[in-house]
Amino acid sequence: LKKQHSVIAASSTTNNTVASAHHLWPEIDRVTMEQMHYARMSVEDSGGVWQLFAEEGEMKMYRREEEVGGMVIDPLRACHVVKGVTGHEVCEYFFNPQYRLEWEATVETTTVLEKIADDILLFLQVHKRIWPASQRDAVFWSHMRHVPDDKDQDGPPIWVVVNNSVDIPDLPANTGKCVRLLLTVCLMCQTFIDPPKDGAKVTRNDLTCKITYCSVVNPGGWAPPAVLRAVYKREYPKFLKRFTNYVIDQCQDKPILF
Ligand code: 16C
Repeated sequence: LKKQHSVIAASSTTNNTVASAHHLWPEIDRVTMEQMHYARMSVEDSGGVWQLFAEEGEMKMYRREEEVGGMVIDPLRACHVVKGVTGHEVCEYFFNPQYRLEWEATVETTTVLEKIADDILLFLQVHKRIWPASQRDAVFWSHMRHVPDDKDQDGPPIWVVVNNSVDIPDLPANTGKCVRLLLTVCLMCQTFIDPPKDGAKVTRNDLTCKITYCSVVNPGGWAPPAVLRAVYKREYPKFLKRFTNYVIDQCQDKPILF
């Protein structure tokens, strides 16, 4: 589980010409590469900037206190290790909107505005309201990507989902009851396989998935800092435990998706 430092050289792995012709594609590709690079930097090598705020079993969550114009935008970084699933499976359940409301506790509604490609969707999400702040919504693209083995010869394959806010002129911010928040989220997974003895078939018992989750959320308008910090300290650990347990549960009787 040590392989953290090699630079990802892969780019533009989507082979979908529809996606690469889309006006958002250059931004999607650039932000995805940046987020993967950032996700691969270890907490230890980041000069002590990360404060641990939650730990349970293999799960560790760190934050950096940051404010812009009085608004809390604390970056978050989480590491987790789960058994019995692959990174491809974890990313599929995170990316695919058909499962979202089964694990997402902060969302009221999720709408796909556009399918840019099989691995790129544009979303409008309305979040639950946190009293006493106004309700929030978000418009963001979501991209799932596989970085093939050959880019990192001895490393495990990487699957990643990046979600990033985008401005859509047809959906101007802050015109209804919601304040538009801004998010950049990266879920990166590496799968390790314990080779079974005597060439036996790989089973779920042989799988370990290392997950890195990085997120920066700008509330988009003032929200009480103490409430906001209390909410994320409670909600992020809840999310990562609930989501990973959901994936393990969904996958247990299904064939492995490598
Ligand atoms: O990454 C996650 N989910 C993805 C798919 O939905 C997507 C969403 C990012 C969520 C961004 C934060 C939204 C918080 C809005 C209000 C929260 C309501 C809480 C209701 C409690 C029942 O990328 C998993 C996201 C896990 C989020 C944990 C909560 C983080 C709170 C951050 C504070 C937001 C400021 C809100 C201002 C009032």
